[in-house]
Amino acid sequence: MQINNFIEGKFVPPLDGNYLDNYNPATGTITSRIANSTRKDVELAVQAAQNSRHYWADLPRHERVDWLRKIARALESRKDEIASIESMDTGKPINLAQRVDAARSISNFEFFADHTENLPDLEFKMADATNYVIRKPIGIVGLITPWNLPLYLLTWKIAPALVMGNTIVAKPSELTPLTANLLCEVLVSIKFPPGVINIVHGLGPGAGQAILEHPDIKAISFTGGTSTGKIVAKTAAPMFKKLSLELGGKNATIILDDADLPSAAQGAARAAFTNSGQVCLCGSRILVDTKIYDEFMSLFINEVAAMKVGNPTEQDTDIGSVISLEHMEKVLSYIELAKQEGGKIVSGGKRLNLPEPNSNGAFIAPTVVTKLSIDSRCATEEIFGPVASVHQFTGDDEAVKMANKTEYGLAGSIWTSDLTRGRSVAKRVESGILWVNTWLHRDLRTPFGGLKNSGVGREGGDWSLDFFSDLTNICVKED
Ligand code: TXE
Repeated sequence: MQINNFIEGKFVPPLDGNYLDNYNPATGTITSRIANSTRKDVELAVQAAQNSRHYWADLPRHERVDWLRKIARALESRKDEIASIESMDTGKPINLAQRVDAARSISNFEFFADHTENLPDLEFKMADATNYVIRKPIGIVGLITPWNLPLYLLTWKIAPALVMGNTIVAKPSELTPLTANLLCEVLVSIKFPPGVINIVHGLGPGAGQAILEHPDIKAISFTGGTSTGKIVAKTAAPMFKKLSLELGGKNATIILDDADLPSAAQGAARAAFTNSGQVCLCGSRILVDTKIYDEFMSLFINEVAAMKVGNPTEQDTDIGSVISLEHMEKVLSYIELAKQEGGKIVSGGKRLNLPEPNSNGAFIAPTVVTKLSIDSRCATEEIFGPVASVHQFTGDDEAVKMANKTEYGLAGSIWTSDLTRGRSVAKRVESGILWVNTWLHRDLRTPFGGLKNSGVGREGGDWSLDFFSDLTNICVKED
């Protein structure tokens, strides 16, 4: 299977004719070859986005809303295919790809169609004048997305960018191009206006960097690692491009002494090991009040032991492979580091060799480490794999202090039977997103994003609409 770029409504090969192998990380086999695009391919995509810019911007908003709904319906008709392709490209379990990736890729379009259909006019009245706030399209926007939730995170940006009247040049991760390609097939099937959405495949420093640098691309929305986020900011900021950066996390799951322990143990395991810990929102540090530590740990270890690591195509698999052998080595090196830092591996801790067809897959057993200092590298750096460290605290103040001892500030969850106490602890955690007695429970109208090294800006609801538009105020003097 050859994955070409999608420019001006057509699938076109990279001008230099170079391709990259794309792997199924659960089997180690090559599934496809993807365009290894260069600056020249990005230039073609920008020209296509330029050619369609005025047509798309001048469409009445309700027509853009209708297009979002057409895309959603067409994706809905292929949702099983989306799930199986996403599972093959990422190694994630098929039931997760069905429940999360495919479902959210569709609901992203439905949500932003509903959210903008009856957008209220923004007016501010003065005694002698009225201010009319309008949202104008920015023009051509650049979207760069990662490999952990490929179509889910790509459509999370495409939907609001489109409905606000922008045209798009997007680059998915080179590790997971397949569902972006399926989206392009869907666009062709519904005769979506050519040039409005353009997908350029390839490497970050190549095609990605070219998107960052292109003078006609006026905004960059990026989700990925913090180190790459710094490159994005360094390149785009001096060009005064609008920037949205959704980066890494090192999130705390805080178990207070009055928590319902069975549900807290289940929630902590889910938060730590969903998608093999490859979600920026994962709870990779579990902070437990000393008073209930032993009871919590026995429940938690049972939850982890019950997770089936297996062939991601099997419906009852809970944990699939990580994204690549290279990433597996990175995660395994952190497990070795944990031992050197005085950690005790109480569950997992090694690569799993599964039977065929997964004997060459990148599988790691869900790993739990105790006795690590909260200041250790394993407890402060983003591992982005199925590794969680458990730490004890005494009292809420110490819990908050420990939770905040990281350069990241994306998310966290607090488990308690006293909701007022839960909210007051949540307020003190330096993160953008906090859950009380749940995790990854999402209302798409809410602001999504982090503090500190977890990024800049917010996505979701009106925050996405504001990012993907140039807000303009027109003040009209009245007699
Ligand atoms: O992210 P990258 P990767 C974290 C996690 C992971 C690390 C690296 O810690 O281990 O990031 O993962 C493109 N100019 N998260 O490799 O490298 C790249 O091609 C322009 C957290 O996926 O940041 C891809 O499309 N673009 C994150 C995208 O950036 C560049 C989810 C992300 O790649 C580029 C995934 C460049 N110079 C990883 N270099 C989250 N917050 O959800 C790379 N890219």
